[in-house]
Amino acid sequence: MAILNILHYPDERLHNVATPVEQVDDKLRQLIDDMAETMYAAPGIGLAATQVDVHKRLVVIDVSEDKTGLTTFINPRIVEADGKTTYEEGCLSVPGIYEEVERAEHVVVEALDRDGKPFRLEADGLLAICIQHEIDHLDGKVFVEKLSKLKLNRILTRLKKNQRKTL
Ligand code: GNR
Ligand code: NI
Repeated sequence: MAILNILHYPDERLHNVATPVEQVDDKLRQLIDDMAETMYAAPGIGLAATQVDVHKRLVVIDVSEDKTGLTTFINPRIVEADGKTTYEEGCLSVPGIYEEVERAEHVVVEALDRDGKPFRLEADGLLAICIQHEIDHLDGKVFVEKLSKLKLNRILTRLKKNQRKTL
């Protein structure tokens, strides 16, 4: 197992659109294990492969409080979305920034699991929000880009200041 490096916004590589996984094999399962370890260590409730500079359609999520809810989504697709909800989101690729984002309240997602077996999951609450946040990463989108230009510019300024402090 290994902890992977997480890209930080505004790294251009976060804008890559991930391509579908074609083979669910041991090499992919190694990456899944490393992504889960990286997510737990951060700590975070989700991680998209894009964030570790692997541009494949792969996500891990665990919204439980005791690490019992690890779910792997390979080639995830939202097949139904209803309702609206807002939540103060954060992102491991945008450290220290938390902003209200509007998303669908309820989603149905189809994906493959770590054995390559298709499954369908109905989600609401934090899980539904996290699934949408992660699929956005696979499409090259970061949550702060959903905000107004003014808010995004303020965030970019703040990120630059924080970076100066931690370098
Ligand atoms: O750890 C995370 N917390 C979180 C909180 C609210 C909405 C979305 C998230 S996902 C985030 C981890 C991350 O950046 N995943 O891409
Ligand atoms: Ni994120």
